[in-house]
Parts: sequence; structure tokens; C-alpha cells
Amino acid sequence: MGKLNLNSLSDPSNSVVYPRYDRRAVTNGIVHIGVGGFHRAHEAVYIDDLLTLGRGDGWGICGVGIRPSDAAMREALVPQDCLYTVVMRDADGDKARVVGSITDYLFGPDNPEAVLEVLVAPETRIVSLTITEGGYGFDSSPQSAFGYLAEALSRRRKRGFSPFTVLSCDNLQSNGDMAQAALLAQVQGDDPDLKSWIKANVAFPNCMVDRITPQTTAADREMVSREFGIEDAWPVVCEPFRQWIIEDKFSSGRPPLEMVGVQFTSDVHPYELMKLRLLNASHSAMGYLGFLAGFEYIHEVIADPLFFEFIRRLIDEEIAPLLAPVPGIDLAEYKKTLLRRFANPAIKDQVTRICLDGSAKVPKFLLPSLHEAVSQGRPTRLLSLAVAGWMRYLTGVDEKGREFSLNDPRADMLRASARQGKTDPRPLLGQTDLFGDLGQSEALVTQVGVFLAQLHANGAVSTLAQTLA
Ligand code: CS2
Repeated sequence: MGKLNLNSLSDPSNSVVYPRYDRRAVTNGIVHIGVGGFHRAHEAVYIDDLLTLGRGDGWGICGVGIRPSDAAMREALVPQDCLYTVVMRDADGDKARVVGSITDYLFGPDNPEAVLEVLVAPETRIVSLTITEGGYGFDSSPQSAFGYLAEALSRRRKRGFSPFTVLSCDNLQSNGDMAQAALLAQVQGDDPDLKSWIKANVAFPNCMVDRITPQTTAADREMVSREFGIEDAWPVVCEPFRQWIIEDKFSSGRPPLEMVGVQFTSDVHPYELMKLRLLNASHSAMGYLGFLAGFEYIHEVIADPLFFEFIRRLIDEEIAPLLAPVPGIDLAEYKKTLLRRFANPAIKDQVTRICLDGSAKVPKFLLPSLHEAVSQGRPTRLLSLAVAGWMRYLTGVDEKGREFSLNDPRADMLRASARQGKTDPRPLLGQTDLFGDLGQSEALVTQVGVFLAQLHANGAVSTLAQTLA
């Protein structure tokens, strides 16, 4: 097949599934801001399934990049007509498909007006977002995601167009509500009429998204070429599992995603909590302690019996008991599946991927359980050890004494506090915008301090062994 593009689609000699619909005839109804691996392995695949069923037309996706670094995605996608390969991998082997649901890609920094134009177009009925967990803070620049949304909605209102739905697909509890708050903060003051119009007319469904999607590596590109004969500048590798549960409220219609396995519900909250607090929190716990222990991939971490025991007990004894029952979900089964997914050796999910942006992720994934456990007087030992693991990691020095760089927007401040405190967690716990009032609990401060001291003195493996004994 060679280079991927519209003229090279389909090759009977290999096992790849190609779009079976007329890709040139697809029209768009979705604009997606933040086209990375996750979007391309998740929403875009669901839409591709719908197109295959003949039920997706009018719901194609125009991808948008707004960060300077998104130039790389444009350079990869545009020459291949925005087609790309998704390889689902597990111990049973690889399955590849070429996804055609993204039909166009716009790069904001070069031409913000072009992005605004597509956001304002009456055909655009949904704007979905994966702008990372850190993307929902206050950023008043007109070229932030919410800057674009505010300007686009203002123009739509002036032109008498109906609004689009804003669909956040980031891993945040109440991601829709968070998107609404961030957008309203963006228009605050400037335009009270626009603000009330948004409140009254724009839907911000909450949703739970799930599919483990490692970062694409050069080895993945070579594998796609070797195994499937496709020259793809930026393929995606992911696990077979996927899940999407969406609150069913949309401003201007929605695709019939229930036909391709998406679940719609009136209350996503319990599903969000379950996923963030079990999957994402376990990831963070494995990530920092696993890094300290010298592991490169998540499946290696969970294959270590000590780590397996730690994660199993963290979930069973400290996190899951805090969750309310989740409608239609057998929690025991969910937990078993999770541990199996972590153990998938084929996707090679990077520990460094899990460790990045901790200041945006840990407070959303791990700390809410710790807050609840403290206030309910429930056990906190394993949660505290996970947090101490993050704090030890934040010194930016590994267990062999080598410096490494922290990939976090707050790296400098966090490193300084971690080094200042060393075995005293208080300089970090004092950052109340991250830790809330956890530093007020003497018992917790002592517990985290003891783990920190152990981690510094004996390392992650021996601290785990002692704790679990
Ligand atoms: C991970 C998530 O970034 C992280 O720390 O926990 O990216 C995780 O892989 C996804 O949420 C899975 O759906």
C-alpha cells in the first residue's frame, strides 16, 4: 500500500480494515480541539464505526490544533488526507484499521480566523475537546480553547445561529461542568448578554471516557509499516478496551452513538468517579513509585508481585469502599478487568507518560479519595504512600542519584518544595491549591512524612515490601 492517503486506500493483500464508506462524501458536524493519540483512538473511532454503519454522515470531524506544538500533527495528517492507522494490541495479537472520520485539520496559530470560521459554521453542531486535565484553569488569551469558543459563540449568537454543544472528553470529574465554568470565566464581565445566552442555550454534557493510549513511538511507526505495509507518519497504538458514557443533553442534536457502543445516561457522575478514582489513580500510583523502582512500562510495574499487591489492596481496601454503587456495573468485575488491562504487555504504556503533568492529574485522580478517607476516618495508608511516591519523584533525582527533568507546568516550584522539605511533606502540602486542607491533618502529615523518609532511605521497592508485610 505504501504512503497513506485517499488514493491508496484498501489493499486486499493485508488484514487492515479500511473505511468501507465513501470518505470523499463525508460532511462534518463536529470540530475537535486537541487532536492527539487519545482522540484519534476514541471519539474518532466511534464516529468511524458510525460512518461504517451508514449512520454517521453529517458527523465527520474537523480536527483543530491550537498549541504551537500541534504543527507536528498538521504535518503528519494533512499530507495523508487526515487518514491514520489505529492498531489495537494485546497478547492475542494486533488488529489494524484505517480511520477516516477526521476529514480536515486546521492549525490555529497560522490562521485563527479559519478556525473561527469553522466553529461558527451552521453545520458545526458539536465542539469536542481533549485539551488535557490542566487545560481548564483560567487562561484569558483569545487563542486558548475557551477563547476560541467564546468568540465563536458570540458570533453565532449575533448571526442568529443555534449554538453548538461543548463536549469535554478530558479526565476530569464533571468535565462538562468544568468546561462551562471555564468558558463563562472567559466571557465574564465583557459581555453579560453572551454569558446569559450561553447559560440558557449551550449544552455541556459530562462524560466518562476510557481507552489506554500510549504515546506513539518510532518503533510503532516501523511496526505499522512492517506488519501492515502502511507508511503512516503518525499511527496510534491502543488497547482493545474502550468505553464512553455521556450525559444525554445536546444543544443541536447528536450522532446516534448508542449504535456503536456508547452509553447515554442522565447521570454520569458515578461512572466518572469510578474510572478516575480506580483507573487513573492507580496509574498515578504505579507511575511515580514504578519510576522510582526503575520500570519503563506500566505492564512491567503491575507484573511485579509487590506492585500488583499494592494496587489491588489500594483499590480494594481504600478507594473502592468510598464509591457509591455504580448503576449496571459489577465493581468486582470492573476491578478485575482493570488489573488485566494494566497487565497488557503489547501496548507498552510508558511510565513517563503517566508521570507527566502530575500537578494537573494527581489532585483530580488520587487526592479526592484521600480527602474523603481522611474526613470519614477510613484507612489512608496506601493512598498516603502513593502521594509520598509523587513527592519523592518531585525532587527530580532518581534512586540512583541521577537528575531527571519533571514534565509539569509547575516543575520549578514543585521541585523546589520537594527538595526543601525532603522527608517533611509540609512545604508541598502547604500548596493548598493542589492539596486543599490535607496539610491540616496532623495524622496525615506524619503518615506521609514516614513514607517519604522510607522512600528516601530505602527506595520504593523496600518501602512497598515493608508496608504490605
Ligand atoms: C492516564 C490516562 O494520563 C494518565 O495519567 O491515567 O491517560 C489513562 O490512560 C486514560 O484516561 C485511559 O482512559
